[in-house]
Amino acid sequence: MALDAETRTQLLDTLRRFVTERLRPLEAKVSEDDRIPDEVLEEMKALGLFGLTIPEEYGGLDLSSEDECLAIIEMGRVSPAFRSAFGTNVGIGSQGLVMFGTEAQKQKYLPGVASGEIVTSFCLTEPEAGSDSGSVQTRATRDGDHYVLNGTKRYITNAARAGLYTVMARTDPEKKGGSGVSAILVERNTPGITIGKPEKKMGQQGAHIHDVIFENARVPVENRLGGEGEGFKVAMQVLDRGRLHVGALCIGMAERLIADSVAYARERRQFGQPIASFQLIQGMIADSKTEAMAAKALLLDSARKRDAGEPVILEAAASKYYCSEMVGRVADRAVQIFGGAGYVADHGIERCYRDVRIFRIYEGTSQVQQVIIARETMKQGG
Ligand code: COS
Repeated sequence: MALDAETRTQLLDTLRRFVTERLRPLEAKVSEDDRIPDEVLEEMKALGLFGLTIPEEYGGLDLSSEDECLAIIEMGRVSPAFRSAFGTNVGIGSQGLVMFGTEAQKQKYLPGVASGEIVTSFCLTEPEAGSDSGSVQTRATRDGDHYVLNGTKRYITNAARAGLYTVMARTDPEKKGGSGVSAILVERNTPGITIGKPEKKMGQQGAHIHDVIFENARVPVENRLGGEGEGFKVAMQVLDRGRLHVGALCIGMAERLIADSVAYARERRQFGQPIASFQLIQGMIADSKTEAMAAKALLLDSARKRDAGEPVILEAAASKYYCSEMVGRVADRAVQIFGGAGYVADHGIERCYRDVRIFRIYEGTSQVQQVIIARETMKQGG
């Protein structure tokens, strides 16, 4: 649902204040400790962040894609680890349930998801199924009115905190590719689930990814989302919305890095004047600003199309591709403008540079987005 102009402004102002006054001062420590303090998570719950996209009747804010993007742009102005804490509930961890869940499934889980009491994770990737996500090997074998799950999911965000997983598992071993895959809701307390140790990552300390291992985990058949064999399409449609969400995160981070670069260039003096007065510095600022504006226009246009009920396979892929590549370039220029100060840890620029690297990889690499964009363009004839 689209917010009215006043409510939207209020929400965005609240988020900007929360980010600027509460989260920005904490980001270096969160990175150092690799942990977000519990009280900050509680504040995020109180602000309704876990339920941004959950329908109102289950306690969420039911934001449209456009409003979700605007909200996530605000959240992108601080370490993305904070967004990650609630991001799965807003995006890929909940949207399968929101889009394809039965009324009974929604009533059972969505109020807890919206409040943040239940954290959700999206379990698609496996050791041997990354970009080729239709080739998942995790098995869900039918046994009466249960599925028995066996297999390993990899790099699963929030796996250790999650109470509910959306697991893509092969229900039909005869069928190769996505058509033999089903999406199944699995509760964390199901016997037969082990969580691996948190991976050591390049960036986004404070956000954690783990393996999730299923060994004879029995799950009721009624927990399936959509029909048997429809899981790959569920995952792809969830990712369409998720890719817009990631695009928004990239734009928030780019806008923050541009603001930080401008502030630094004004204050830093060389050759007797602020470096902001040098045209080669201005050129980098101009390139970053232009690209961030173009990215935002593409993203919001794509989100509005989705809100109008149009298919956005091409638009979501193009947004994710352009926004994530854009923020990589912006972060690189920010390091360059800061010079030595950008390379050392003090200003947090090198941390942002590391943090944004994953945006070109997760929820589909840039190369996967290129494949989707080219396919859709050829389907449409240009
Ligand atoms: N919405 C609805 N249906 C979709 C869809 C979408 N966005 N994308 C694909 N489908 C459908 C196709 O229409 C096709 O249906 P039919 O079999 O009825 O024709 C089916 O799903 C299979 O699609 P496709 O042929 O495109 O599958 P591929 O195996 O070629 O895979 C890519 C396509 C590579 C695009 C897909 O596997 C992908 O997105 N990989 C990256 C996964 C990813 O993002 N991983 C990150 C994990 S989450 S952090």
